[in-house]
Amino acid sequence: MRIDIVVVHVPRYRWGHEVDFVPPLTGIHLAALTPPGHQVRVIHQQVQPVDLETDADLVALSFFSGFAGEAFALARELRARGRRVVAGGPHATFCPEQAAGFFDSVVVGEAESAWPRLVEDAEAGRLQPFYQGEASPLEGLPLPRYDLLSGAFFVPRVVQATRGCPFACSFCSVPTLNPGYRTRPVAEVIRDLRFDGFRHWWQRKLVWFWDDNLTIRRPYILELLRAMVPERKWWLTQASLDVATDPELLDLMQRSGCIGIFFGLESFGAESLQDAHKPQNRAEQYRQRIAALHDRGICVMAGFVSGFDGDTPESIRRMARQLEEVGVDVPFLSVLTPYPGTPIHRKMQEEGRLLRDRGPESFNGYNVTFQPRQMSPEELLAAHRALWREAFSLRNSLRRIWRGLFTLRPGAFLMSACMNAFYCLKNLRGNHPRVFGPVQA
Ligand code: B12
Ligand code: SF4
Repeated sequence: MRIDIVVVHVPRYRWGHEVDFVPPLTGIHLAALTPPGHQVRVIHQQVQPVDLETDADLVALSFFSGFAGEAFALARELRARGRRVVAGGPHATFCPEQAAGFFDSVVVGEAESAWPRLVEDAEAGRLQPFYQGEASPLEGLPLPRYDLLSGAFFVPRVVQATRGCPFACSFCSVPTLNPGYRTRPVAEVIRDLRFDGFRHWWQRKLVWFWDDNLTIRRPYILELLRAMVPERKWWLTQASLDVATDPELLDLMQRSGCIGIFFGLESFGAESLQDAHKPQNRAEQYRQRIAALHDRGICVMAGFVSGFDGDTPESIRRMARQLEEVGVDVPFLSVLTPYPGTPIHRKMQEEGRLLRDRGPESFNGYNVTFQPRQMSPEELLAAHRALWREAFSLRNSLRRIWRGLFTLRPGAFLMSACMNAFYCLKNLRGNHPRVFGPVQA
């Protein structure tokens, strides 16, 4: 069969990204899981138009909740042209009945066990309406199909070494989406790191681990990093702040080429951190912990969320200054979003605070989809946009880049400079986050 795998995307900024840094792993992983004998294409809507006139025998769409509206529209168009269209990913997993109205088949959960079955059934003409994917062990996963990536991505080597996270933050779907904490054999991760078919030296050098929480199981991460030292890569990932208290781990991170870590710091307010179910974060420790990473030259990317019950417009705007004070190198600023399947979604539903007039595209992490406790939805949006503009002002962006010159190792400095310049230019050119307001019923 000819199979198109489409990773759906809707730009979050007025006219999209000027450059695309890192691709998702999902599409090239699904392609690798496809049983042999089929002809597969991977289309990232982020950088390529979706081919509605495709002659594929099967089209698979992967999408987040914020892209569900676009995915449903694509499915409608493709099915009108006689294509069989199937869905998978976080939104299909949490809202399978809704998705079933638009697709020939819906995959709930992980692909490893379900996708090969679905492909076999599609070939035999007996596609089922639903497939349940199990959270299978991660041994023996194939090499992602890096060869199918478009050349548009700056860091194409995306890898996953672990799946899941032991924490239970109120706004996060990971604990239900990828239950437990599973690790891949170190030798198989190293195999992915050794793929050398990329065109440019930096593409061979850089590794982006798309893990939920790479460092949380110490014996595993120590084994992985020891094996990575001779590979001489530069790598980045997402982890929890407790890494900063473990000098053995920090040393090994440095030796194995760590240049950046994303931490979900979320907030500076104690009440907001409580609302986030994130007792492991303590604002008074941020500065010291970030300094421990800077001592190793590692860039600190940090996520902050606006809209917790403890937040006010003032506390949100204040974060622009606070994140500078604690030494964050690259901030990521989002609006609290009650995704289906999360504790915060259940809470908002119980309290009647979900805004019923918001379409799926509002669930993109940059728009307001619920009634905040201490302000109106419009005030929350305005405070978030003010924070975003202030954080990526020329002065603050240059200050972070300048500081990185003295605190970061070369790869980390380059990463920080590129990302800060990227967001600052968006700000200066007016390419701000898009506003998706109420939609007509
Ligand atoms: C890496 C990652 C990112 C990366 C890359 C994004 C990308 N497109 O992949 C970055 C950092 C850019 C990112 C950004 C965001 N992300 Co993100 N991200 C992840 C993360 C940590 C891992 C995803 C991953 O690569 N997994 C490995 C690959 C191999 O598998 P997978 O994609 O998980 O898919 C598996 C199954 O879902 C299934 N599957 C998926 N699609 C399909 C399709 C078919 C046909 C089939 C059969 C199966 C299938 O099979 C796969 C293998 O088992 C997940 C958490 C998680 N555990 O899923 C969150 C997650 C997907 N992100 C999420 C969110 C909310 C966001 C943001 C909105 C956050 C924000 N506030 O800004 C942004 C949106 C970005 C945008 N483009 O607009 C949510 C989505 C929730 C939802 N209901 O939609 C998740 C689940 C985390 C969470 N907080 O709950 N993210
Ligand atoms: S620490 Fe991160 S991945 Fe883990 S539950 Fe919290 S937000 Fe999700």
